[in-house]
Amino acid sequence: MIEARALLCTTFVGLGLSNALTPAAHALCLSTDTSKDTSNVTTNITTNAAPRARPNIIVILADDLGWGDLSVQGNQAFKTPAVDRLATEGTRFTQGYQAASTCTPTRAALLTGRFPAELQLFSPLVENGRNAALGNAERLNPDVPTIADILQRAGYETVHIGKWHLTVGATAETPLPYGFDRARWVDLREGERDLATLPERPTNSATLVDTAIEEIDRAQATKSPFYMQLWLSDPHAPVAPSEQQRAPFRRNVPEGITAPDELYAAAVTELDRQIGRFLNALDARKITENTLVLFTSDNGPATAAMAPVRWSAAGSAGPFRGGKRSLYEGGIRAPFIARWPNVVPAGVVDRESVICGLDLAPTLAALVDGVEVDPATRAAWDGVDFSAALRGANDARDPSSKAREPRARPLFWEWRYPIEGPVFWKSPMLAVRDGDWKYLWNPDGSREELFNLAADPSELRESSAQHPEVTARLRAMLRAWYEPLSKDGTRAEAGRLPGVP
Ligand SMILES: [Ca+2]
Repeated sequence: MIEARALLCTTFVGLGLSNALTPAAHALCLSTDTSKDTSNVTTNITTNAAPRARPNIIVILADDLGWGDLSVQGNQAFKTPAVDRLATEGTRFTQGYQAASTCTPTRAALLTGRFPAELQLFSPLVENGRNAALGNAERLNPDVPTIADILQRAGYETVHIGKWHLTVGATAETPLPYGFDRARWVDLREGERDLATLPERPTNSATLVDTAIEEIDRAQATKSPFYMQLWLSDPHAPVAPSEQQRAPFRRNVPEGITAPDELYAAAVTELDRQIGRFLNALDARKITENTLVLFTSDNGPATAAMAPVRWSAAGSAGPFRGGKRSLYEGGIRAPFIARWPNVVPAGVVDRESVICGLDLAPTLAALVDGVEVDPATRAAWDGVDFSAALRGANDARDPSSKAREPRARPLFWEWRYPIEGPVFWKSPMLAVRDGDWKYLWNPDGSREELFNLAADPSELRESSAQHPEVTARLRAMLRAWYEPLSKDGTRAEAGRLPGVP
């Protein structure tokens, strides 16, 4: 039987027919190791039979891009036509989140579908042996199944490009044990080059996009659908755009003076231009129709209060309070746009669905035909499947979808260190969102705040006293989540407001 399965799968995949397999046949293939056999059989048989269920998947992740940095989300300072194009051709979710307010924990959740605090990843990993002092594990536990593992097993070519930040002392090989067939520019290094250095910054996004296009051509030659993470590093500070990139934004700055917002505008404009080039490359290869593109950012904008990045940190969280590291909305709410022509409704703004990067694994596993997830992995997921929302369940233009589907599970966040930035950014150290309510709390009881995000998305009207029952319920929920977590690395200043000197 094993041999028969292997033969069936090898034959289908070898003929370039993997896209045409029925779910049952896929399931059969998945139980062998041969579903990725890509022997060099050339054929004229096309894969039009059922392409919808096996889309290519591209996750474009910007680094520290604020919710308010997109012109489609109200930015007046500069334009982002390429990302806006994704919104025009797909659905823009205004209530998209990440599972954390900084890089490493957010990325761990994107890959695993689990709360990063439960994986003992609380803050960005550092390479100088200070992870234990911060309470962090040294790396994302490679035994925890990732969405790349799952899609790889389902016959996808899996590729990581760019910033990674889930292991320490990264080498070009590090993402491979996490379910990737290929990894390029891991943590921005390849060979002797380091794209994080200032001389590389002006062309950093261009280089990553060049690589992504190259990798798409390579993946396409295998005849398998692909899963690609294009984890860019713009506009993480410090950015260093070229004179030419800066020129359009110099108009308000006297000669010889440099303004952070001028540098930032130039960097995001270049990021957007490169995303546009990437989308055009998908068009030129005629794979736009069968490709799900997700665009998001890993956390809110950095603060100019941090000296090393002060000269170029100028992102905007739009209407939201807070930024990177803060658990107010500006730190955790992210741009979230999905495009998959004829499946994800085009030109829709979904203001109802509360979705999170944490949901990526359950959602992609549900969207793709032929994916098998073992029950233990499924049970461990903290995220929910939002594939119905991707298909337009909360499209307000469709009268049949008016019934609002509340998010099935709450979202939890924690940040156990000080928060740099304006006092207005300094949130308590834990937060939960359930329905429209958001509750923030210090576990020693020193602060608690309740906001109704539907009425008060900017978190300006603290209302715990007016809603004692909601407050008590959310406090109990948050305490139960927090209790089993490691407390290592927690700083005394966590969740505190500064005192009067
Ligand atoms: Ca980041």
